[in-house]
Amino acid sequence: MDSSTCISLIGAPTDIGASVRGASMGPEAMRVAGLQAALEQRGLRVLDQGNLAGPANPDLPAQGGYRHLAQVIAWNQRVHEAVLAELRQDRLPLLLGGDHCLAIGSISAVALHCRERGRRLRVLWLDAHADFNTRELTPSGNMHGMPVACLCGLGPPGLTRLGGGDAPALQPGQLRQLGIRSVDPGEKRLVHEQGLEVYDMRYIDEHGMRHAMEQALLGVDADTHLHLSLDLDFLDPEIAPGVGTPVRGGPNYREAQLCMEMIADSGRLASLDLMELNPALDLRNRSARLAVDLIESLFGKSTLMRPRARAEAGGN
Ligand code: EXY
Ligand code: MN
Ligand code: MN
Ligand code: MN
Repeated sequence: MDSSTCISLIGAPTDIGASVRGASMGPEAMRVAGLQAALEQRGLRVLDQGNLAGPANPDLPAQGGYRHLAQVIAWNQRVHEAVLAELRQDRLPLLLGGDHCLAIGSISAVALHCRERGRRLRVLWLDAHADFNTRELTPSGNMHGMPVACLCGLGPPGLTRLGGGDAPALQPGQLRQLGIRSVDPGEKRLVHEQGLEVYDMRYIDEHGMRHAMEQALLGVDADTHLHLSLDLDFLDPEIAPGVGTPVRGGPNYREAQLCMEMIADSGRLASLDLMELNPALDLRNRSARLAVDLIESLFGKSTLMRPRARAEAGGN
């Protein structure tokens, strides 16, 4: 990450995969919270590509295990194309959700781009939920509970084959989940069966955020494209109330900042999803402002010591 990095903002104003309406207003709330100016103040170039358009939310019950499958596919196709276009121009796409089902489009584009460029991919999934349900396992039919499964090839073909070809976009080994504290019973079995590497809140309580992040970033090297998929419900609802599916007991402000700082230090962040912000449930745009603050840290804001000085001080 240097000052030549150009960040492309891509708004995806939909709550098509969510249980609670309102994440469709997320992109505008992030703009109102000053995202672009904050990044520009860090010397980064920012291109706001505006919002994607897609089908409205008909608010219907599940059919065959999925809610709004056709609309979810349409939105994800658009996200996939938009993210891929930015990557191919060597820009860093920042997807502004929208609910988390849209990470299927975004990460399938990132995975395809990594294959094209012969780069390794590591995905960090920061979330209260594992998002690993399938049509058989889901208690709700809401597709924001399924994106990780779809990316690993467990889901409807319209979502598992977005990047073309038959292979899943992701292998479980490319993924690290952090902050997880709400998993459905069948989903939990599947997480174990597929061997997902999960640093849940219990792990973070016992070992600390620093160690969890060290583990999650292990093996990330100069050849790695690091993608962060940040579901705002990862954060404790005390600090980020503006989400549709809050779960108490998440990381506090400093733990979240440490995550961002360690990602910044890796120097490998190359794409980002900022998902599940629900302004209808927020308090005076507090969660959006916190998200801007965290994104600034991802791009190096809150670190005073240089990596070498930090190592010499014993912090490495
Ligand atoms: N596991 C629950 C379900 O599948 O319905 C809740 C999923 C919420 C997903 C949120 C956005 O991360
Ligand atoms: Mn999620
Ligand atoms: Mn979540
Ligand atoms: Mn350690």
